[in-house]
Amino acid sequence: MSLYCPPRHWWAPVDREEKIWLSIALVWCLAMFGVMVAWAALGGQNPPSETYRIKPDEFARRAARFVAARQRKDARGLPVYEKGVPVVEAAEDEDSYLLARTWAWEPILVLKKDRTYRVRLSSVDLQHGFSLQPVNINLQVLPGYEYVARLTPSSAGEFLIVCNEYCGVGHHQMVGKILVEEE
Ligand SMILES: [Cu+2]
Repeated sequence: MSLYCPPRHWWAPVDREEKIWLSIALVWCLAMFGVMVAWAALGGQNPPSETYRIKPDEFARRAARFVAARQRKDARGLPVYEKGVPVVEAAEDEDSYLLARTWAWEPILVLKKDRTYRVRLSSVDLQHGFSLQPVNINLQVLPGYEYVARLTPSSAGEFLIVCNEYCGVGHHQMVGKILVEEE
């Protein structure tokens, strides 16, 4: 009834086959590492590195100011809404705002194809997930922090923003929109 002590040299030396497999694994690791570095430079889909701490109510105030200044007007000069959400025309020379709250994204941003915009993105309550479909750009959206995302739409159309971070009973209805128009 004592512990068995293994022999002093319990391992087998690395044979030829094992060396080949280890080499393949090493080469593959280095290849994946290279792709990661190359993609950061060439992929054009890196998460924004410009971030700030911000108070949620301050962000809400600035977003409301942006909406009031740039909301789209119809032929009679009345502000345009889609299902109660203001439709806002972003400008290239001015920061745009996209606000997440339970359970909506505000406003609906209208962008022009091939122009570059700075979009400030934050939440005023819980953690939400910004998932732009179908292009599959994903960002975490946290209250108290804002991202400044640079967006250059390369095709026109309607893009949906899905919340991909569970945020309560209305989570599945939390869908926003970005409209990209031709010049
Ligand atoms: Cu959610």
